[in-house]
Amino acid sequence: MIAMITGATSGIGKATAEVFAREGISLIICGRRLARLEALQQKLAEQVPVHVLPFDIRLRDAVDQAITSLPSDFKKIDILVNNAGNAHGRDPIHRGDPHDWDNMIDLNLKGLLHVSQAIIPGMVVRGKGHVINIGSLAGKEVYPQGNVYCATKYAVDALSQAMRIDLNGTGVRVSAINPGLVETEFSLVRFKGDEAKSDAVYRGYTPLTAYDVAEVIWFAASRPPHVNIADLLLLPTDQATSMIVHKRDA
Ligand code: NDP
Ligand code: 8X3
Repeated sequence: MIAMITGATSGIGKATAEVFAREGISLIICGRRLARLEALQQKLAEQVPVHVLPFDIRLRDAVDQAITSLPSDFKKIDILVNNAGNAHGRDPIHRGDPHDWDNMIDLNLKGLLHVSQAIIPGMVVRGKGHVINIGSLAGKEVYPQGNVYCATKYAVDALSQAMRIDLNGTGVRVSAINPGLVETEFSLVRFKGDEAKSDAVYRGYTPLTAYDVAEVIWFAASRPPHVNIADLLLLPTDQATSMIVHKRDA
């Protein structure tokens, strides 16, 4: 079995690569930070074959070139984990930065489409495959200043449903895994390297870890072929909605 994981340089994608390697799944690990990919490859190569595939998911040509360049023993991808994604900024809609908006739409929405378009046709030809889209609680409910990030995750939710409809009968499964708050580099990216703001997001309660999510992704990936985990929301016990989080030190 071969899995391709986008956004494997940190957070949920990296943890998923580690969990899949533990389970004996060959890996194609993607992201822009080559040094991190190579370090992960070195770590996991004792367990499974690992191919490093660096590209910027926002650039359709770069995605196509990267996937065309795959060696023959990595071309037949069984599991695609569409995980790469980030928020950029958290501002009210009337003060939002259009560069942040472009970034999120190009990454979370168009990037997922670029990779999916390059991989899914092969799955259809082979009559099997599994696409696992990483959505978010932010794709189920909108929260203050979440505007465009939420819109991109609602779009991922819509695309997961659309893929299930269009791929019905092909043998290709489509799962949407939607986490709530997970402590990763996500908020550091969102707040442009401001560690104080980022740390505050995860303080006073117990957020999910990247490994909590990775284990659920593996659960979905390891069901028998006739079972599809279609849509799964996982939250920290301390979180009820995007805005209701039980903070002990608040
Ligand atoms: P991280 O910031 O830790 O990881 C984001 C990953 O996306 C990195 O590996 C990064 O790699 C990759 N990425 C970002 N931009 C690009 C790009 N232009 N081209 C290719 N890869 C890119 O965040 P998380 O692990 O938390 O996020 C993973 C997914 O989980 C995202 O889709 C996010 O929306 C979702 N999610 C996160 C939650 C959270 O609370 N953390 C909750 C719900 C969903 P690199 O920079 O090396 O390119
Ligand atoms: C990431 C979770 O609540 O920071 O999708 O938007 S949140």
